[in-house]
Amino acid sequence: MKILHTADWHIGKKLHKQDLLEDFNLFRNWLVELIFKEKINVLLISGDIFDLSNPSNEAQKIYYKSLVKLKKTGVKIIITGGNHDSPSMLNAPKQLLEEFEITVIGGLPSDLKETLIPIKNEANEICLVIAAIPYLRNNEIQSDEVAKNYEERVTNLRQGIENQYKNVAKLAKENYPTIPCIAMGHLFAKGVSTSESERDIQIGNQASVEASQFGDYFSYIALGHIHKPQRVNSTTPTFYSGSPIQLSFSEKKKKKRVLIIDTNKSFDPTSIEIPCFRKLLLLKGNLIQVKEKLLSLTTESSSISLKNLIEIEVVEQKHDPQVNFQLIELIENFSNPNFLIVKHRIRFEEEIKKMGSLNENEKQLKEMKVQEVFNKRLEQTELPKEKKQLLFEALEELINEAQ
Ligand SMILES: [Mn+2]
Repeated sequence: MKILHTADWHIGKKLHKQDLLEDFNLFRNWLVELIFKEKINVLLISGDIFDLSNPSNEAQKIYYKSLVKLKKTGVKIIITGGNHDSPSMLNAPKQLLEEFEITVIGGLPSDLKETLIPIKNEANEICLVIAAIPYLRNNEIQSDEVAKNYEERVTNLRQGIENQYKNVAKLAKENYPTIPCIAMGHLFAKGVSTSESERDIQIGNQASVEASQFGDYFSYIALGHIHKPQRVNSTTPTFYSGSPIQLSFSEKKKKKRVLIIDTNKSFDPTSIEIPCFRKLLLLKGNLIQVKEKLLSLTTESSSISLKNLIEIEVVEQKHDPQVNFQLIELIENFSNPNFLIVKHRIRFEEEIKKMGSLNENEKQLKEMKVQEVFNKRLEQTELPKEKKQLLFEALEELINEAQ
């Protein structure tokens, strides 16, 4: 059996107002070709299919069109929900999609057995089981006992995630003894490196999962949530495929990939690089330097199919309102068929020094997460640590509800 592992498609994602639907379409076309070429049997998509829980009609159209195109290769598709997805939205066409050998597990089913999907070979024998575990929402894994404090809540959540994986492993062992099992997951594993495009998961990423908590039953663990491709430190091959397209400027230098497992050979995956359809550039310097950089832009390679996106960061020493006007003028007059400026900002070093702590990290307020701002504010108060923790939790809850 040949399995392809991908995740974090984030269909409908915008990068500073720039639509990334075209990027996704190009990836999808490339994926269809790859599945044909490599004769892939099963496609696993480990969560965050959409960027928003209520995706636009356009994003949904692309999702269904993609499923149709992928199905033409004959591949079996297994989709799990991520923290960005709405379980009910993903599950709505579940029964219809099942007819086309597309399994959707939007949220944790009340009957855990439903997460186990047997895969048959050409001789019609079950040769592999996929444990399609979606993103586990707090209310699905929390114990009934009310946590006394923050630490206890974190411990409970971690334990809850571990229990679900153990229960699924137990069920797989009972129902499909001796058949190898691949688990899917959408979570934050301990010790991984993040980018700027993942949204916090489970109380501000505090309840990260240790690789040992997955147990030793699974042969491979196909993870989603972290957008930088990486292996999790574990004896079981445990991988984040990463997102197929760059979702933030912090990913501009990272190569994107999908993973292929050939179960006849080994459960160690082969990494296949995804072509880069556009480049993300950060142009930084004072106004004159930025202007020179803009003028010297050339298209390096004809393989780039979409406009390269530019983020401009002007850093000047002294405050000068004229620089604002000149930068806006520069941007308005910039025209190059291969490049698009999607974001700009100006920093005046001397002003920042004067303003003190909030700007210490050279971050502008609008670039900070709500939690970061809240924490900065908390640091300035003299409340006991426990109280601060409670306030922070309350904020997290509010944010979760609002999302
Ligand atoms: Mn994601």
